[in-house]
Amino acid sequence: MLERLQELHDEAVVKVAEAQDLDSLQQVRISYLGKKGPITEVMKGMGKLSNEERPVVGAKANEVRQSVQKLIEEKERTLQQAAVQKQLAEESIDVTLPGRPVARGARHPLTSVVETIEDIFTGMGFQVAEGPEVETDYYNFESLNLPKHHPARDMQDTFFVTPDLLLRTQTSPVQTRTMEKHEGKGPVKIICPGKVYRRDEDDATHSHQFMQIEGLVVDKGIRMSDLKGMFEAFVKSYFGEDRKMRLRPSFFPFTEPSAELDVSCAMCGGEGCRTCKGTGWIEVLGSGMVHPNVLKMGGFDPEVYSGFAFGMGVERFAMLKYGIDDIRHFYTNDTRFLEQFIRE
Ligand code: 2U9
Repeated sequence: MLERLQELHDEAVVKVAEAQDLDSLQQVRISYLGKKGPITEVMKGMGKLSNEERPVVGAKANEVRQSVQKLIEEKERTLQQAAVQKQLAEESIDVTLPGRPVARGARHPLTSVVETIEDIFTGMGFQVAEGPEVETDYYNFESLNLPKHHPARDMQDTFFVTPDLLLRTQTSPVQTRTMEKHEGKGPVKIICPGKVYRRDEDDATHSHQFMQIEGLVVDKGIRMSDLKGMFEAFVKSYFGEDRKMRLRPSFFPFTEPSAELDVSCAMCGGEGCRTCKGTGWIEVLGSGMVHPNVLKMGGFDPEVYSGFAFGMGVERFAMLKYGIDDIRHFYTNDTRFLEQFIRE
């Protein structure tokens, strides 16, 4: 029995040495030290031994068990350390490698144009005002000198929410609301950027949703020459020092007199080309002196106060600036279009 135990010990030593990973070591442990293992079997047979032999064999069995147990534990520690070393080696980071490029977003071109225009006007002392996109018929039409059944209401085919609520067709309601807050006292000097909605069929130059920036100045003694001087500064700043401008008579229900602002064509320098349809001029915005009815409805006395107003389509400004030929590009969010506006 003593020999058998020594044999088992020597066998286990070899098996432990051969185990290459924790799983196979566990197998060795089960097969030698488990309840059904050979050492246990030997110990079960000890009952048949004489009183002299039993303690000797018992001591040897314990010695073998403890020795194998110790060997397994040592090997286990070695294998665990090796596993940690291997994992560390595999997961080590080479900090000298160049980083992967991170995809960067860009400002939407309409946002850029709005910010540029806001900067120019705030530089001239204007404040930026905002208001709701869902408006009442009163603020969107009535207060702007467009009473019910006025034919000009058709020019701005409207999305109605209820008979009295609608998606604003222009940002002008913001100006009326701001005038009301001033309770008849000037000066009012604001620009109102925002989304507006019209029931248009979408095509290269029309979109049912677009952006406007409108402006309003109300104070004592405001004249058409103030409007013209302000435009001179705006055109030079936005379009460039070399561009000429002219005011051309027009009509809007909320302004009287009304005028459209043209700037000289950048393509031909005013000679006449395809871009300006041979005229040498590009129409950029509408404007005029605020109609006395509109001042009155905003709470201002038209005998004391006067004002000018203007409105521009942001998409048109962006199309002119970046040479974009289809308004739908702004709203389809094709990343190939948007990526072109990433600034380095
Ligand atoms: C108040 C008084 C007057 C705003 C104005 C225009 C002329 C104009 C168009 C430009 C292109 C709209 O985006 S567009 O289709 N706008 O021509 N807008 S004057 O006049 C106002 C506004 C508010 C209280």
